[in-house]
Amino acid sequence: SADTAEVERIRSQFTSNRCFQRHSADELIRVQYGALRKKRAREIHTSPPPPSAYDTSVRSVSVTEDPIPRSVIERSMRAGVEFYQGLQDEDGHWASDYGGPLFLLPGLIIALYVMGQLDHVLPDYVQVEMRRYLLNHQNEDGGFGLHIEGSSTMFGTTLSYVSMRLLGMTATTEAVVNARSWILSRGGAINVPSWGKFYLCILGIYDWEGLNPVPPECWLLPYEYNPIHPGRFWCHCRMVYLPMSYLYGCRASGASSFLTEELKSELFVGNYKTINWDKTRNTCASEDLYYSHPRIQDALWWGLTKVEPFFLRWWPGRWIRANALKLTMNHIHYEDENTRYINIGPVNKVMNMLSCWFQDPSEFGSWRKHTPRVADYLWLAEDGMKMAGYNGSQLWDCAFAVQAIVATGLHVEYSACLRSAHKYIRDSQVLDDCPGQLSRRFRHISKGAWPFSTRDHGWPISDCSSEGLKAALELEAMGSERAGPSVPVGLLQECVNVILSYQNMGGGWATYENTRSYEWVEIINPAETFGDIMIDYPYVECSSASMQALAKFHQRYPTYRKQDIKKSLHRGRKFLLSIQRRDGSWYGSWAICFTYGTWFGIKGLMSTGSTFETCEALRRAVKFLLSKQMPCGGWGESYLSSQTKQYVQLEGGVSHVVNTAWAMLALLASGQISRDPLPLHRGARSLMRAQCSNGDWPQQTIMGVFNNNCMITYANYRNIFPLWALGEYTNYVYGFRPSEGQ
Ligand code: LAN
Repeated sequence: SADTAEVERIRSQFTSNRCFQRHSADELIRVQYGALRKKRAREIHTSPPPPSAYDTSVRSVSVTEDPIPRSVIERSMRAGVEFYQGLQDEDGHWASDYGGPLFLLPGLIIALYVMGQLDHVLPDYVQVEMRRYLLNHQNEDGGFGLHIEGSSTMFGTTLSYVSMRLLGMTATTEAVVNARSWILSRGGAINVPSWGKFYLCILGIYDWEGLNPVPPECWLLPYEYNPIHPGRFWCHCRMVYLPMSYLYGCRASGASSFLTEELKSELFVGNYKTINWDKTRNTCASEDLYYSHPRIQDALWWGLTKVEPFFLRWWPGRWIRANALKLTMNHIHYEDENTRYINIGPVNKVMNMLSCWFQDPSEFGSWRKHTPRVADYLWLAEDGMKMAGYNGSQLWDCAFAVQAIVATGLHVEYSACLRSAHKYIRDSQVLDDCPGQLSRRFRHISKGAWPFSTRDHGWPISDCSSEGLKAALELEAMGSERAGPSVPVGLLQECVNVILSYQNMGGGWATYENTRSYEWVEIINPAETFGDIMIDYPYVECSSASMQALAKFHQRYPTYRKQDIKKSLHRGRKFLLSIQRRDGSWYGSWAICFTYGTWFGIKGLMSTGSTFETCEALRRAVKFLLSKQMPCGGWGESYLSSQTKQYVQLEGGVSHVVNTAWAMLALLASGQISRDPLPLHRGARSLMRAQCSNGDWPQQTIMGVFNNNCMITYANYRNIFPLWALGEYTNYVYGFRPSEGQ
């Protein structure tokens, strides 16, 4: 009966949601309830938002320049929290869409096709939704972008084309025809960038000779004093290179089929049999070229392609290759087991699963443990079924949501919601380091850290640990009668140890690990579509979050590692100053873009005790943000900022609620209210004007990014940050809230 109730609940949700009227509710229930985790599908990017709650009620206020009356702003915040707490999952987090990149789903489809598992792992009703997703994101010119908002690329188009065909669409379907002519008019699939070539090799429709070498032998090289050992790469680059090198090392391609033969004739210009594959190793469509290989890289790959056949001709070479493959498979199993088969990200998830299948395709092979965890990456929204960029952003969003709700001052009223979030925060903290000798596995310590998503995933991250710690401290301060049991002090201390251990020599913090090699290693970045992927660089976001967390912890527990924290903050401050740009801004690497980076920059400096009056860098940062406020009172930044590394306003001069909230949070923290409150009154009004009548905020343009060039959706941000900004605004206007670390 619990099941019936759950089905009823989902059914009522679908039938009351006008976005789903096109599809049968039963079909969607099967998808959501049957095979997949229960998640709430949310409107994303395609449907118009409900009307604003404030069109009439606030307009009269918005022409004045006074502070917004407390009762009006409280009504907005209450509506916002009320709506948002309704989306909270039973386990305390807020599930949400984490799609955006368009190359992830094709990777999964190709892998499952090669494994002969497509129809088992993705039943019909899932495939329907996947086709819908692909069709929804086809551009007008017939192509597909690297991500849902991007203009067409060969990478996106070729992989989506293959996916449509593998999902059963015929070559004569209009969408397929259009995609094909996009590809052929740009020279065909030989111009797909290297990652695309790799997937096509796996499918058996591209020759391995046309792919630059990915030698597994690199794993056998000594680690010490070797700046290009894969163990020194950024963990995402390393964990993708690992199965790639295994699959390349055994030239693992799927069996030829009628469909793959058809694809060979559809995707290439001219006769497939006469293609000179060696000549295609470095070909890449201009639409895809974000980071072009330096000549020295091309020379290196050329050299390797000449050496490899000789190397493998005789016994010692073959013996070394066999050992390299054994070692890479051993590392693959280690990663599988220590992420409970989720894997660090969507790319290595698919490639590890494939590697396991190629190693042992029988019933007893470890690929069988992979398939149940494919669903962790799937997400259904009204644009269809997508593969998400991670197994979710659970902890990250939950930690921000807690801080936002506490800032609204409504935390007593909504203590049940916060108790539940608190439980999620306790339940997702990583309690152990990985087993065995960490250095042999190139792993950082993780005991006490927080991950981005779930404890099962388990990879620790500097700023996720920091935001987790900040939220845990906020909840602890509420008292356990209201907020439930706190994270034990010992575990908070472990978290501080991890955060301190993450600090680099240069004073900054990177993402999952310390920076282990030099920037020049970027010379061998083979992925034309991604920038800055080779090493784990120090970032303003990770550094500032770590500093804020250390400062907040120090305020609460002043004796624990007092000197270390003091020194660390001092070094962190120097680092932040060193990467500030001349115009006062910071480049944000993980969301868009300068507004995000500058929010972190300002909060980081403030955590070391700097004030507007005493710190020139802060004054410049504030000036930068103020200069970007738009006539409507909001801020709005385009994803092109991340690509071009120059501030780009959103098209049409519209503002974005998330950018507006970040800018306001930064200005509020800097004490702007006491200098000139007007920009903040105007910012707050713009947030309230944008709020929907149900308390939600509209889903606007995409706000997340990685590797400078690929965008990713953070659907929870539109609820969290406006609430947080309005909360802080009220605190500063109507009562003083001392900023952290002071
Ligand atoms: C993420 C998501 C979270 C993000 C923050 C914690 C927000 C950030 O502050 C640090 C970097 C981190 C952890 C991050 C790094 C890159 C990720 C893992 C992603 C953007 C999610 C997806 C992306 C991953 C690389 C996507 C897979 C694609 C490849 C090119 C391998």
